[in-house]
Amino acid sequence: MSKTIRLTMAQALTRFLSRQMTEIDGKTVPIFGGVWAIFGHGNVAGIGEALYQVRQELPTFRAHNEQAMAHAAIAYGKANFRRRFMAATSSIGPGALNMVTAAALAHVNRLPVLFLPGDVFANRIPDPVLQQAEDFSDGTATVNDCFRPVSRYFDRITRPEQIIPALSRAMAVLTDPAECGPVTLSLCQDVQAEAYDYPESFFAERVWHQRRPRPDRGELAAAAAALKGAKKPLIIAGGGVLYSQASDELAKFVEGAGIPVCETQGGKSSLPDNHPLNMAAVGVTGTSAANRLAEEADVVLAIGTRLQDFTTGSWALFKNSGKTIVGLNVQPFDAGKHRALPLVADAAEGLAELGAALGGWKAPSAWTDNSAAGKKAWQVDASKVTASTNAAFPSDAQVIGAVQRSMGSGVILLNASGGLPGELHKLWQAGAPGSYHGEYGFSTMGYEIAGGLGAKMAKPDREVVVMVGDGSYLMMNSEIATSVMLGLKLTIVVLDNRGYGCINRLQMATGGANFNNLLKDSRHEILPDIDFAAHATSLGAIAEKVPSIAGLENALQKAKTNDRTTVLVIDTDPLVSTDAGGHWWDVAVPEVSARPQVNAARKAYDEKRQMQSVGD
Ligand SMILES: Cc1ncc(C[n+]2csc(CCOP(=O)(O)OP(=O)(O)O)c2C)c(N)n1
Ligand SMILES: [Mg+2]
Repeated sequence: MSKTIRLTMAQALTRFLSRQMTEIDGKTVPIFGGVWAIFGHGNVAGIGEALYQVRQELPTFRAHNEQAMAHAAIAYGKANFRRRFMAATSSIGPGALNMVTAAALAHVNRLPVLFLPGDVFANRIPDPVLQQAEDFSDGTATVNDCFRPVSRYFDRITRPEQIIPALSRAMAVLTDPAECGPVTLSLCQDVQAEAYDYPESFFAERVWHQRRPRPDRGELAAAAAALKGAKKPLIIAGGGVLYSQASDELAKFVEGAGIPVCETQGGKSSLPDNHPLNMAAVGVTGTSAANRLAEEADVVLAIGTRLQDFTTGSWALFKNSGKTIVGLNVQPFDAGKHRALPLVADAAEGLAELGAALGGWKAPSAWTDNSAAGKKAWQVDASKVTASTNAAFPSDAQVIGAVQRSMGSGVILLNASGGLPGELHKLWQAGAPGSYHGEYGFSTMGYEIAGGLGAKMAKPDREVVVMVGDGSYLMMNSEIATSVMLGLKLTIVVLDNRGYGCINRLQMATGGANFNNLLKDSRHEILPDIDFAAHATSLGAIAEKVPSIAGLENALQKAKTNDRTTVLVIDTDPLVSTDAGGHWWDVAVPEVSARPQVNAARKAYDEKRQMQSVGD
């Protein structure tokens, strides 16, 4: 018999988590950066007591909203390129369900996070316990079943020894580059407190390393043959390039073969914006430099991307009907999308072997030179829209210009929803890998501030600049107080256009009346005039409303020396967005309507849909 130790299930869980390590830059560090927790009756006595036991090795952080703390945990994993991650624990019922949206965010973005929601009593004696929902037809269903479709691995722990295989499976998913995503271990609250004689070997320190699968020989040969036949090759770099930390390999590959690169939201900063072959953003929020190449490309090497509709312009962007897509992806589900030739591998390994297999082959120089000309033209357009202005209500692009001029490309620029992701994807000039942190897989309003906090925890030496709209700020701002409490400084720029500006523009573009988006167009007795600076001040931040673009630039300079989270608010124009670049995407317009504007929009929509390739 191996030696055992008598612990509660929760004590075994936290002890196990505290012993999981990884290696970063040659140093062994805990793989869990900590646990976010809001306690309630479903976790305070069990997990709460167990977290206290390990508070030195596995720090616990208190937040104000479960969804927000989960956002922080997820952003931590993203900013660490998935090498380190966090857990988030909640009480049962509302606390648990508050994390479901965040679980979906992590699921869509393929980001590692461990959810530990409390659950009902496994022994069912107190049923229905406080906050328990009762299913009339299924005694095993609890609200935590809502995590199932948004978790890569879900388990409900109804006996203390079940935590042993469950944690092994959790670690397998969290550390696997192909499977990576949220894991939910739903912890019945009585079982958290039950003791068991756990084998001591279960708690041995373990060091995890990033797996880097190499390509299959046949797939590699087919991919190399496709590229060698290309006249107009193009690379799409997705988030997988960053998670593989393959930027150097990508630069080497494209410099060798002369292939231009464009970036998805998730892949932005794969190459620095000023790399001559980086055409920057592609797709619906793409640059003209990238999109004109995408329209003509005959071989598209899609690396580490999900090829979602903002990248493909709802499959209307790639107009070359004879094109071949090569899907270099660690996950076969993505590698073979849209009839791509799959090249299942880690991005860095795949690029290295593909580069060798090309044996010095280069793209036709006319194509490479043409890309450089397109980039120059785009830069002229971009500098016009981001230039300074005296306008009382500047555009988002002009605010972006001010932030870029003041903060440079070395910060971590974080955003998620509203009009900003599109403008930033096009216009932000990213620096080193990871200097652009966009959550556009799920584009969750409310990610920004909490996500900024997680990114700052991952990279405490970097300035984290959060750009957020008034709508998203109002949806979730509570972790400003947490950032102040933890001494983790964020610089937050709030663009107040008095409503849901981007959805209002989308409504207008689909023929709709201005309705229920901007505050002025929404049912009201009193038109709100929200003092965001006063609000942020009340949470402990240093805050200021700035009167102009020049005022913003001054305030950003001052903010650099502030010792705590700083919130700068600027009024902006809700109706303006950048015309240059971009591409159509599929937003279904009503087929019949009493509004002639809708009918006209439907006609235009039907025409645009002709561009979509079906079955591609
Ligand atoms: C949680 C959530 N609810 C709704 C949406 C749909 N949505 C996307 S952007 C947006 C408006 C965002 O408003 P704001 O933050 O002020 O940015 P703006 O559009 O004005 O730039 C809405 C409602 C979303 N992405 N996330
Ligand atoms: Mg707004």
